Amino acid sequence: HELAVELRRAVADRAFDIHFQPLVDLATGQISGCEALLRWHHPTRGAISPAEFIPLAEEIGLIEELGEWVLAESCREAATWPSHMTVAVNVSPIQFKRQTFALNVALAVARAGLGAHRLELEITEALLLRDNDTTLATLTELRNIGIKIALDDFGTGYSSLSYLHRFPIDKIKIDKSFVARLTDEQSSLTIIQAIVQIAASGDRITLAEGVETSEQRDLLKKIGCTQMQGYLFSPALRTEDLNRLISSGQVPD
Ligand code: G
Ligand code: G
Ligand code: MN
Ligand code: NA
Repeated sequence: HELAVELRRAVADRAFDIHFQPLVDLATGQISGCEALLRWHHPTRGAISPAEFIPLAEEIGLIEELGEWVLAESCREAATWPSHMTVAVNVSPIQFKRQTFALNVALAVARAGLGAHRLELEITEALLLRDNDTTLATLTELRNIGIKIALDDFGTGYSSLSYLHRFPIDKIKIDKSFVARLTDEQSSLTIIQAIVQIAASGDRITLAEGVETSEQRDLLKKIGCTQMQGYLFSPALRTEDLNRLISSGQVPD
């Protein structure tokens, strides 16, 4: 339909913006990196959410071109940040399953002059469900290059903790739906505690998403969560605003 035609044109024209949402390290209180979040500002319809156009891009065969562009741009931008900062890029399963994926990622960091250890790829549980051997081979290849892997939206999918033993995963991102219920629902607290414990036993980082209140922050800190992300600290920012925040040396909260 019409939106598909417009999306095709937008991909060809690179008519997107990438905003960066800070990830905050709880031990130091500093910004440890940012997640790249794609934005499409449609000339007449206004902002269209990636939750709407990413599935469409996957459906009509545009996700690889779009995904490669996001990866290249994000790496280029991150190369200008202080060297302790990482960039996290969301990867569609379709993009990940391409045979050339690991090679493309290696090329993207090399071209940007970004240390491979400064790139984190966010994958979802759905990817780990099928084609396990191929997925494991690609994840291992990425790890050998030094790239980090984060499991996004953890808890919303199949949430088999066995994934954590089978696959080389550096970080677990606890889905914001658990964080939202954390302070008034005992079961959410219990689930987050279990995830944090299992992650810690495997030397993995846990990041809580969607942190909006200082109450949530304090409780998550007490539980032993390593990193946080959410509107309490900062929404996703345009590069100018992010650079201003970085040079101010402040973490909003
Ligand atoms: O930022 P926002 O809440 O609007 O993002 C909505 C969804 O779109 C999230 O699930 C996020 O992971 C996804 N998303 C944002 N940017 C990208 C991207 O560059 N690639 C992919 N595959 N997904 C993205
Ligand atoms: O699926 P993924 O985790 O990649 O998507 C991140 C999404 O969460 C983005 O759309 C981003 O805009 C949104 N987001 C970021 N911080 C918060 C927050 O504190 N609260 C809520 N409700 N959404 C958030
Ligand atoms: Mn994400
Ligand atoms: Na998420």
